[in-house]
Amino acid sequence: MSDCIFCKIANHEIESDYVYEDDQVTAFRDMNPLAPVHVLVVPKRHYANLVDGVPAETLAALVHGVDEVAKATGVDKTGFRVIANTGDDAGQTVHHLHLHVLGGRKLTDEGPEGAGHAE
Ligand code: DGP
Repeated sequence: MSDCIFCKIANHEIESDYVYEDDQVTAFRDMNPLAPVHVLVVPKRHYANLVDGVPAETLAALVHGVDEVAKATGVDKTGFRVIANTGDDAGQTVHHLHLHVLGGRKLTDEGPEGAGHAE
């Protein structure tokens, strides 16, 4: 989508702080981090959210991207949280599918990291 910020970051029209990339997904640091590690994993192709007809192959590529991000940031050893805000009630603000990978400290069930976005 031409006006989608995550399409532009995923395809390097706008540069970001990249953590991992392959032919299907891009991972970059969230500009408003809620934890020492806060990385977004996005498909290069545009889908509005997790239930926007995303092919199984793309879902698998996203999970592989999470695995690579966890290893690259070290949270594979300490634990991390994955969140996909989906729709208005979840507070989704960018309508390009993205998985938040949060870690680097003890995460609580309360607070903004519980929803993966700032209130
Ligand atoms: P949400 O849609 O609420 O799941 O979260 C979107 C996240 O994307 C939010 O934590 C801030 C982040 N974000 C929005 N625009 C940009 C951007 O241009 N660059 C980066 N690195 N992060 C962004």
